[in-house]
This record gives sequence, C-alpha cells and structure tokens, in this order.
Amino acid sequence: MLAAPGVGIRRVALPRLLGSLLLVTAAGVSGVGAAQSGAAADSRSTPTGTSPRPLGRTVPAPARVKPAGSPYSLTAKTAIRVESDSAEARRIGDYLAGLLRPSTGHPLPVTGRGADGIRLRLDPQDGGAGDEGYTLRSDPESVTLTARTPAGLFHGVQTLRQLLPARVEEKSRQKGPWQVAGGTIEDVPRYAYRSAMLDVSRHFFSVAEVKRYIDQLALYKLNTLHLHLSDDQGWRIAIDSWPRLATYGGRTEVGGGTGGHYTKDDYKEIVRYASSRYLEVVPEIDLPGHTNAALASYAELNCDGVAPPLYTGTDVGFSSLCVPKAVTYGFVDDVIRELAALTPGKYLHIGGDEAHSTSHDDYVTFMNKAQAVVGRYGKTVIGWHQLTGATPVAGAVAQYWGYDRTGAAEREQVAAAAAKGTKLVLSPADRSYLDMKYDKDTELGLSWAGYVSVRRSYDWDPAVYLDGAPAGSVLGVEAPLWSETLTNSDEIERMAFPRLPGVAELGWSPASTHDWDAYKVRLGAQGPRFSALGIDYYRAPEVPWAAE
Ligand code: NGO
Repeated sequence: MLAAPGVGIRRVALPRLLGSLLLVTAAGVSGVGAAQSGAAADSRSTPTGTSPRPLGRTVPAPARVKPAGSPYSLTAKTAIRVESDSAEARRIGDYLAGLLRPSTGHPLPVTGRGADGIRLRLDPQDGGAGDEGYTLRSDPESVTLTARTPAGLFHGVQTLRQLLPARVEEKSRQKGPWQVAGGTIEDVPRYAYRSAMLDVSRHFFSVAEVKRYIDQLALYKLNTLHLHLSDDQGWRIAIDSWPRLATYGGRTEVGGGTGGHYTKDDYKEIVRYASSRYLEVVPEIDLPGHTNAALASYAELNCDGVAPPLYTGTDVGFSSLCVPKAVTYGFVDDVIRELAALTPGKYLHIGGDEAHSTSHDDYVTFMNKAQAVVGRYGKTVIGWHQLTGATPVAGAVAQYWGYDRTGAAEREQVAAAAAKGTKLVLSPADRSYLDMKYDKDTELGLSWAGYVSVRRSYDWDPAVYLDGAPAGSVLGVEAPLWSETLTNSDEIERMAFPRLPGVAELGWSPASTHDWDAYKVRLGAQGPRFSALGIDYYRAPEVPWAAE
C-alpha cells in the first residue's frame, strides 16, 4: 500500500447549495462569511489595531452569530466569575485565567457571581445547547458564557480565546487592547464524534508530546483522541500479563530508533490530561494484522512457534496473529481487559485493517471473537471499515479510510453495514489523512492516497460522502496522523497545521456555514495564532495568511 504511486487528485466540487441554505440569521451570515472575507480586517488584529476581530471569525465557524453593540474590553479590573458551585466550572475558570494571564499581564482573579467581567455560567436547565454547546454574549459590561455542561463551557472558552487577538496566546506580556466584539454566538456541534488519531507506534511520542497535541486539538473543539498503540514496528502500552509486549516489542520504531512505551501511569496521565481538555481517549490495538511487535515478543503467538525479528521498515500486511491457536484468544482477552480497565471512555478500537496475511475466513472468525471480548469488558467496538467484511456487532462503529480509488464493492459493503445500523466515523485517506503530502514538494509524509491540499481536506461533506450510507449513520469525522515519516512535535504540527482545523470544522460547524472562500479567510486569521503557540505550520499558498 505504501508503495502505491500517488494518484492524481480528482477535484470533487462540493455543491455550493449548502452555502445558500441560510440557516443562520442575516446578521449571522455577515459574522461568519461576508464580514470576514475582507482581508483588510486582518490588520485589526495587529498590536497597533484597536478594533476587535469580527465576532464569528473563529475555526470552527459557530452555528449562529449575531454581531451587535459595542465590544467588551478585558482590562486589569476584569474578573473571571464562575457562576456555579461546580468544581469543574471552577477548574475551567482557572484554565481560562491560566491562558490569559501571561500575555495580558492582568491578574484576572477567579471569583464568584457578579454582573461584570468574564462570566462562566453552568445552567443545567439550558437545554438548547445540548451536551457540548454554549452561548456567548458580549457587551461592554461582560462576556457571558452559558452552557448546560462543563464540556460546553470549555468549548465556549475556546471561542472566547479565538475572539481575542492572536498574541493572547504568547507566553510573555503583550500590548493590549484586549477586546471581544459585541454580540451573541449560539453554538452547538454538528457531530458527536470529532477526533484526531496519532500513530505512536511507527514512531513513539512522549507523554509531553501527546499533551501538546491534545492542547492543539482542544483549541479546535475536537473531543476524541484516538491513539494507535500497536503496530508491526512497536507495542506502546504496558500490559502486565504480557510484559514483553512493551519491554521488548516497544524497544524500536521505524528507522531503528529506540522507540519506547507508556507505563500504565503514563497512559493514565494522558487520559487524565485529555479529559481535562474534554477529550476522550480511544485506545487502539491493531488486530489481527499489524502485529509483528507482538509476534516478535512472544513466540507462542506464531502459528509455527517461531518469533520473527523486530521490524523497523514501513511495509504493511505481512503479519497476522495465529487465528486457530487458543493462546491467541487468551492474549486478546488479557490485552483488551487491561486496556478497558485503563479506559474511562466508551470506545475501544481493535484495528482490523490490511489483514493481508490472514485468510478471509480466519479474519471473520477472529474479528467476531475479538468484538465479543470488547463487549465483555463493557466497551463499544470500533474497527477500521474492513470490520464490515466480518459481522459487526450491534452498536459497532466502522471507521472508513477509503480514498478515491477504493473499489465500489468495498464502499457498498460499508454503506450496506451503515444502512443496517453500523455507525460510521469518516476519515477518508485522500481527505482527512494528515500524513498525506500537501503537494509534490512536501518533504514529510506519504502520497499513496494522492496529495491532500488544504482545500481538499476541508471541501467535502461528511453527510453525503459515502454513497448509500444514511446521513444519520455518520457519528463523526477523524483526522488520522500516521507517523512513518514523523518523529517529533515539529513534524506532527507541520502536517496537522493547517489541515487539522478544517477537519475539526467539518465535525463541528453546520453544513450551512461550509464555504471554502469564507473558510480560507478564517483559517488565514489563525496563522498568527499558530505562530504565537509555537506551531510552525505549512504556509499553504491557497490560504490568505494574515500578517504576523
Ligand atoms: C493506512 C494503513 C496504515 C498506514 C497508513 C499510512 C490504515 C487504516 N492502515 O491506513 O498502516 O500507516 O495508511 O497513511
């Protein structure tokens, strides 16, 4: 697969009709679209500018925006008011203060109720905003965020962050003014599952590197981090009942580096940190293929009883667990049991892709047994879309990773499963794979699914993407980042930015806001923010980047 030649990009023009289905108010349209397309507005966010950035110039685009009235000014007198007894709301207040204090230099005390300042209101009766939605109201006296849940409040905080000048992200004191445009934003996500995947197997990433990525995902309102914890090149999570998986199977990586693995405490720390940013971690153990690291660690897992050497190349499809052997299921049970115990979230991913060294019958036998194990430990199973070639259990989720050359039969198999109730997470390789090169000159990354420009990664509609799959079967979207060619945060960020925010927007924003010409301006306005955050993003020429 990796050797497959890059294919030409078939431009699929997304019908603009969505853009004219004006579900937003007239004022909202001017907030999200028209008012933002003027490049001149960008100068307002420079240190010398005095006007606030237009309400709604955020990524993802909010569902409804109504600019009105004069702006709010954050000053030395501003307090962050947590208007709820919830410890979580208080923690979000502290988090916001932690973001704003270094650059503004203001004390921003986190206190209780009051009519002024930045007000964080948790209102369980506010049913309109759903599980993750929020309302933001800004006027000269206060900026008030209201949400039904802490997650909603947290997402609202991300919006507030983006309404302030980009230099608010700097770690050292910057010049004001710190204004938030007046008006109201009512926001709620389109999809419940908004994910990014990080492959920590091909190259290992430290806990600190994963946390850094988590913070970046949170800024764009993603709520899921899928960790690809095992593959041919490395097993990255300690399993007490099979210790050599990590201590031996984790000791190398692509290119022959020293690899590494997460202890259970490391992993718990990742899960804790993610949850403090309202992301759920979905752990993946890739089965029955992509298992060379496990097979190398325990000879008995091999049909011939002989352990292969560790592998540091980038081929796929050459390894398989031994489906007829009983020990295989003891192994699977132990691994899934221990992983489920580390997972407060709902989902557990069992891979299932590219099992080219497993016969079809064996594949079906194996995947059906493995799904049952996930259910036994109380989790909902996710598999790559090949799972639909076995018998997806009720409630199973299939993750579609096809591309423009995926055959009709394969697509139809996935669509048929979706029609029968299997939910879909969409991560089309030629759209949302962040490891695909942007173009022929991109140094990092792969190109087996073609080049994925910034526009291409944004310009598709999850609801109608897979022919024959009911729109209601789509649980959400994911942007996977495979790490054959990536070794550190810098390289992760070079590939993820600026494409990740676009996939995040597909997951969050209503279809009515979808419009490349408006999006590229909002994205361009993120450039200085990326820089302030130390993200060395790819300056894609198709995006009008705002002046730094
Ligand atoms: C494929 C393959 C992975 C590669 C990736 C590289 C899936 C689901 N299986 O995606 O093993 O790392 O492409 O882009």
